Amino acid sequence: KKRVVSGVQPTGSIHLGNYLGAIKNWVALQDTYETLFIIVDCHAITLRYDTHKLGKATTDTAALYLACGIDVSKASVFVQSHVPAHTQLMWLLSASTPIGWLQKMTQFKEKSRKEGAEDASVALFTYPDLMTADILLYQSDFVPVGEDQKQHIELAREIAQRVNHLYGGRKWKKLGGRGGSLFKIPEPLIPQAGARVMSLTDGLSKMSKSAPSDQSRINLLDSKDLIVDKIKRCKTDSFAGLEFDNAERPECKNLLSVYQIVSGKTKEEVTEECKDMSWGTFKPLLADALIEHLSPIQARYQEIIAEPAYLDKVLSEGADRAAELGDVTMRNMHQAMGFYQRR
Ligand code: AQP
Repeated sequence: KKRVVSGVQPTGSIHLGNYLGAIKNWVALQDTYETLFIIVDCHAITLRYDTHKLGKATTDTAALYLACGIDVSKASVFVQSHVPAHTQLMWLLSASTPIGWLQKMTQFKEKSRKEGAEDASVALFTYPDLMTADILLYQSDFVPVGEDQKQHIELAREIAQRVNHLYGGRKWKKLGGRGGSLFKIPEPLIPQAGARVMSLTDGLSKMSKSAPSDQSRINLLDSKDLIVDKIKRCKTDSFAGLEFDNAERPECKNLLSVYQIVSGKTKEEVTEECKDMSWGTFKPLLADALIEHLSPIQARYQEIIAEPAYLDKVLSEGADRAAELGDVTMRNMHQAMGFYQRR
């Protein structure tokens, strides 16, 4: 079976962007592929964070994975820091990553600007190497992510190719290895709809956990009243009717796209249904569709979070499976890079 790996950081609350861009699509993949879904807590410490909140955010994120439909009889769900091979492989990969490649990463540029260039951590800079390790450790074929992660996946592909070239093939064989490639070259899976959910207060910025205003996003655990309120107050425009493809109407495109996905309708159906609508008619429709889609997820989340022992067992079994797969890659890498093996 081909393998699929992806993850979300346990920072803040999971929002509609994380769900529609990533988690919702994972659910559809678990029947066809061998899947590993990670709560990437080591990534969550790259910006300043609250140590008292990290643990709870980690179990909350795991519970939300399951509530959204990840089935642990098919998928492995685990916490990144529970499998030390992620950070170990990252170190090895960082030795083959030219600094210039990392300097080109737009996420680093944006996030370090927010932190204040001099204060941004080294870990924020090397974050893409850790993400590359998350993917390559499991010899992943596909990585389902939102549009914003495309550049990081491209980097992961380049690093994999470089390591294969520097250490694989005949050189590895001479060191007693099987030769050939050390890593598969992973491919991104970016959804057609939902790849870039925009902020409710600005249709040109992506919905994000770190945006200061909670009004800018719908969190998966928002109450019904809060969803109604956020949609009521979200930014719109003064054009007549509603349409997907008018570049001057980013908010309109975003809200219609969200409605399309959560209602399960096609773009054509939504275009037809909403073309003559006013915002006053559309907003309650969207709020209702969101509530209907999110309510069962919220109910399942409450059940799962009430059973911490069950969740711990899931995470522990997931980490065991992941460690087993990761060990193979680590042994190969140590051998190919010429390390003296412990006897
Ligand atoms: N707005 C979005 N639309 C579609 N997909 C999105 N993703 C994030 N935002 C959107 C996807 O969610 C997955 C998990 O991302 P992450 O935990 O690495 O994301 P993050 O960067 O912490 O999340 P945010 O909300 O984007 O946070 P900040 O505030 O840091 O910018 C990824 O697959 C991502 O593509």
